[in-house]
Amino acid sequence: MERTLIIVKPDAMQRGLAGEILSRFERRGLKIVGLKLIHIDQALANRHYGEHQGKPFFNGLVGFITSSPVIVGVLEGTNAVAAVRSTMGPTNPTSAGPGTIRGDLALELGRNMVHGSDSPESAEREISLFFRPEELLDYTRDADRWIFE
Ligand code: D4T
Repeated sequence: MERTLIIVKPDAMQRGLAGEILSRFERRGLKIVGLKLIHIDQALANRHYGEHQGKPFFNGLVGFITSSPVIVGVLEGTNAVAAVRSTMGPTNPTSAGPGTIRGDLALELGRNMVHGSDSPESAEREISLFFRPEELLDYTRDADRWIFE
C-alpha cells in the first residue's frame, strides 16, 4: 500500500469539476484517507513548489495555485503514486491521451486541473506539508469498526 498527495487545482474548482476528478480516482480503486478544502497561501505554495523556484514559470505557478480555494487529498492504494499519475495523464494536457483527466478535461500546461506527487519520496514530503498524521484515516486499523451501508 502506498499513499500520495493530490490537489484539485483552482481551474478545476472554478469549472465545478472537483467531484468529477475525485470520482475518477475513486473509480480507479484508490481510497480517500485525507481530504480538505483550503486556500493555499504564498508561503505554503513556495514550499510545495520549492523544486521549481527560479524557473520562468514559478511566479505564475504560485500565483495560480494561491488564486482560489483548492481541495487537497491523500489517496491510498497499490502503487498509488503511479496510479494517480497515469489517471491524470502527462503534465502537458496536449500530450495527454483520452481517458485521462488532463486528456479529457484540460488543454493548457498552466491550467492542468490536478496535481499528484511524482514519487513516493515526494508524496511523503507533500503529505506532511498539508496534513497532520491524525488527520489521515487508517483503514487497516479501523475499517472493521465502521459501518458502510
Ligand atoms: P503538478 O506538480 O502540478 O502535478 O505537475 P507535474 O508534477 O505533472 O509537473 P511539474 O512538477 O513538472 O510542474 C508543476 C506545475 O507547473 C506547471 N508548469 C510546468 C508550467 O506552468 N509551465 C511549465 O513549463 C512546466 C514544466 C504545470 C505543473
